[in-house]
Amino acid sequence: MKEQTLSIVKPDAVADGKFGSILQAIEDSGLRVVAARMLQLTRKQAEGFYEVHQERPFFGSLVEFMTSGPVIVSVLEGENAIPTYRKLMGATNPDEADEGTLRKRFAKDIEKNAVHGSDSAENAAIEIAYFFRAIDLVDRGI
Ligand code: IDP
Ligand code: MG
Repeated sequence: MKEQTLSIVKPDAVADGKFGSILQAIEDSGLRVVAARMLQLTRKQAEGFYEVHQERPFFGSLVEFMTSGPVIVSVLEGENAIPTYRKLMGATNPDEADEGTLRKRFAKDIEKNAVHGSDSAENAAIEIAYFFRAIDLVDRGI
């Protein structure tokens, strides 16, 4: 099934100069970037994006981290894009991530873990609409 998912290259990976390597790995996996933008999240934007985690003990620190520098938000499209990208990302904690995954390669720790990817079709739709309008998405011919 052709799906779209939201990806974020987080501030740690952008600061390390790794966004090019990450977007390359995404395209090498067969997924296609159909929209992309660099921005620095405001506190309000980061809090809204991670609203589901607001009761978690790490919420304040996560918002601090996500606003600490620029990120690259992008929309990825492809066959089963949501699980395909989650697999490419690897486990939340890089110590538990499989070899070759983005988090194994680029994450610093369980918080500064290089990338975000939507976890369900419902959340992908919400997260894509958080950053992009329909007119921002291009046709890559897949
Ligand atoms: P996911 O990004 O793999 O879907 P979630 O559980 O949805 O993981 O958590 C969202 C983000 O919150 C993680 O990617 C990570 O940056 C941060 N996070 C998750 N668990 C912890 C934790 O135990 N300590 C600190 N930060 C965490
Ligand atoms: Mg999540």
